[in-house]
Amino acid sequence: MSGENLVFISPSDPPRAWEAAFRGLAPEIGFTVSRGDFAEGTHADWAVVWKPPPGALARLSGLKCVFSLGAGVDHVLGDPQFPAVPLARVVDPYLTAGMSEYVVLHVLAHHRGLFRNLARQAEGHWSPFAAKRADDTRVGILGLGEMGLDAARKLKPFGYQIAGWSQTRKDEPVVESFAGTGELGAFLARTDILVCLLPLTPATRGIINSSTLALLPESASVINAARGGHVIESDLIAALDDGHIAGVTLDVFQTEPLPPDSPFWSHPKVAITPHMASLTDPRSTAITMVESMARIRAGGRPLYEVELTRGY
Ligand code: OXD
Repeated sequence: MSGENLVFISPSDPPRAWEAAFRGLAPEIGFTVSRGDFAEGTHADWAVVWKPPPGALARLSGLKCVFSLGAGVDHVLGDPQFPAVPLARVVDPYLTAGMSEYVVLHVLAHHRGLFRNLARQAEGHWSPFAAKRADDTRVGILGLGEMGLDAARKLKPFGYQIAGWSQTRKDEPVVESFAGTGELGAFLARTDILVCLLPLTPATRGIINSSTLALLPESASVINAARGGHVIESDLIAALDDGHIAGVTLDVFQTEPLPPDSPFWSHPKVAITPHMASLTDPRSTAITMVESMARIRAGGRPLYEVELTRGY
């Protein structure tokens, strides 16, 4: 393994923290921070990436695996020149826990009218909001992978009625499982607070649109902590403006950073966070990546390998 090197490309993850994590675990692997502007044939054994420039990975030679710095891999698979090497995504207890914290925080905020209350406070209005009972409140989670299931389990103690929608049915006691396009309508019709945690794939792009929003009950709320591409933004604004949707939390957007002229910034029913629902922890995630490298050297596959045709 001596002489191996790793290239790290990310416009947003802290390179020094990642370098320190790899130096501590695998000091023999060279660590290079790059913008991805490689000369053709640059040697790299490993690439650890978030939004690498299209075509950058294809210029590397000797690549054994690409590691996404996030749970999602759409930022890599959008590259038409993605090389024929294994791709691994992040599955990590701290990333999962961070997402569940965010989901619990915002489900509670919508259920208890927090954003409405803060707006009344800003106007100097004393205007109590009577929240429904939690056990009369139906939360629906789009995407029942690692994160969706963890969020469901952490929401359950509050008493919510929890359902989830996924491609295949899940056998999990805390959620009522809906599966496949045939059951999407029934899932939406019983959902007061919709949480999107889906991977972004051709099948899920634009899944939150005027037709699906119309299937939610009157005054439903929407929380998107997955990808901006899941939402047709103009449809969401229209559903907020006509009063069908009562409130929204958005962590992700079609264009990031969110452009200054986006109507979301100043919309009274929208809470915005800057793609920070959950951040990948270098110390714990590097352990999994180093373990995957050992498996590949031994002729195996990386942990949490992405099925390229499925996109997650
Ligand atoms: C992720 C993300 O994919 O941070 O993990 O968006």
